[in-house]
Amino acid sequence: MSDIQNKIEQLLNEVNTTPIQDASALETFRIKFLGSKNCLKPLFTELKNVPNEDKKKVGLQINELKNAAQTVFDKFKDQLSNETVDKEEIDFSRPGEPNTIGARHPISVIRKEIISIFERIGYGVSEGPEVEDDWHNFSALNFPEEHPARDMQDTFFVEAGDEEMALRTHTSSVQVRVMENSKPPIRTISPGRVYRNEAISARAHCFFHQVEGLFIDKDVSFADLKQTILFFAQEMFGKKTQIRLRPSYFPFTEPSAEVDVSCTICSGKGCNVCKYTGWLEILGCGMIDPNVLEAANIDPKEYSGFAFGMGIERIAQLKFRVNDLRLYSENDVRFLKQFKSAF
Ligand code: 2NL
Repeated sequence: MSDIQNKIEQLLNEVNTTPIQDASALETFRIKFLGSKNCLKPLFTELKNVPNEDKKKVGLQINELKNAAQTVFDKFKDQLSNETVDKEEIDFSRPGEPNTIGARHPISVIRKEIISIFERIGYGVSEGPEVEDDWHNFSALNFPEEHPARDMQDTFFVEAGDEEMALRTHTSSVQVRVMENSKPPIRTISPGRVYRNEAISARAHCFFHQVEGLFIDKDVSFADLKQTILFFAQEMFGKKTQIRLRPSYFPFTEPSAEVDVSCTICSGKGCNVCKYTGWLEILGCGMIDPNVLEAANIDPKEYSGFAFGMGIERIAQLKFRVNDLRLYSENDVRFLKQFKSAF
């Protein structure tokens, strides 16, 4: 064995047997075998003097030595850093970080509660698209061609290929689809987000959430509508809640009514929430106009029905005493974390 090969073997032995117990021993090792002035460098210089036929073999041996040094270094570095974490950096007596659990959004809480009330009296849930055509949002619902709700000021119109579409202004559009695609008896509610082209303020927003209900069968009467709404109001606001109906107008119902509940704060005695009237408006309703049934291929001579619509924000406002609609969409956790609920 040549002189240089003896040196290589000696150094390899050293690499494999040097005791490394701590970080400073590891650093000494690194400087000696892997540093910028390491002890392998003279070997590469000496390689020039090795006879040509041995150059390749000896070159490989020096490389193996270098790799062996790197492997030993990596192994001890790993070991030492694990020990440091275990021994020095983790303080096991430190209290843990609490895992904060979020709360449901108040709109979701109320939506689920409304759905659950109507499911108990046989209603199913239907959903549909937020971008609607003119037929499902307006024409099928008996809106005349010149109705002001179609106006640019109330509706967001969107281009979709050749057709002009709209962001739905109510979820009645979903119920038109249900009427078109199924036969009476129909009992369904349609929760969902709707859009209106309005300036945003404490009392108005460009989007809000609705639940609309639809009941179609033979001999459905206004008395059925009243009893259904009374049941809903008492489940939602308490058994002592009373309702009153005021005549109103919607293009899609005839007759139409607006429904108030006795004030949930003062039970009708008068307070600033009900503006000393004792009543709070919660929804609109009516008997489905025969034109609407006909548009969806349901024979108005055979069937009749009622429908109603309510704003989820409005119900949530009364249940949770929220005084500004903008809070619902600002996602401020100080607001959101107040709504812990079973729903
Ligand atoms: C309100 C009033 C209402 C309806 C929605 C409806 C749906 C069909 C046919 C007939 Cl498919 N009517 N929906 C009826 C009356 C009132 O909503 O104040 N909503 C927030």
